[in-house]
Amino acid sequence: MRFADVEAIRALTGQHRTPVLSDGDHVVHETWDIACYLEERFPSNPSLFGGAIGRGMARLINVWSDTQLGSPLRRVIYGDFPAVLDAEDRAYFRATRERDLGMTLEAACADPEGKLAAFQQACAPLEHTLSVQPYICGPAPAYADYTVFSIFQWARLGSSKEVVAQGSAIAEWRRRMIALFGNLGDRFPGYPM
Ligand SMILES: N[C@@H](CCC(=O)N[C@@H](CS)C(=O)NCC(=O)O)C(=O)O
Repeated sequence: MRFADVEAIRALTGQHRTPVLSDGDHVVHETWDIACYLEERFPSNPSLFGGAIGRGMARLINVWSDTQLGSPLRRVIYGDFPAVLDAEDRAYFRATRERDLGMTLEAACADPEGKLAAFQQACAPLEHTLSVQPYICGPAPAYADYTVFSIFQWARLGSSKEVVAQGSAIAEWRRRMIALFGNLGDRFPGYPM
């Protein structure tokens, strides 16, 4: 993110992170709040949650995915991540992430095989679920699939490492998720190979 973009985001939302949704007079940030806003704003579109019960469960999956999958994944991909950033963003990324981790990116990503195994272990409930149904939300994808897919997409675009075991149920699900919405998951450039 360029500094000018960050200032624009700050002016709109009072904080500096993306995503941000601007819809007429409404500005919403935080992924979960954006999803809730869209669900209410477009009631005749396919539901993201499938009702109040689904919304409650989607919230748990959102938190689970961000914390229980996102945290171990950082220790797999963070060492590679600066390479996909604009040169002027690399120092910012390193400084902020190393502050959060309390160590260098290289130290956080030491023992890559062990870190990958820890991430795949965290994915076990997902692998089990997807081995008996095609999507997290059941027969068709919805918000819980999108939020969990974002973790895998982060890895696909930010690292050359394959974090998904070949032939696994997660690999098949990820392939179907990439293909959604006219192959949207492949529209953006990934890790420089
Ligand atoms: N909980 C927030 C997290 C937002 C977040 O961390 N966004 C990242 C990009 S995906 C960001 O803006 N990072 C900028 C920074 O670290 O300064 C959400 O889900 O919207």
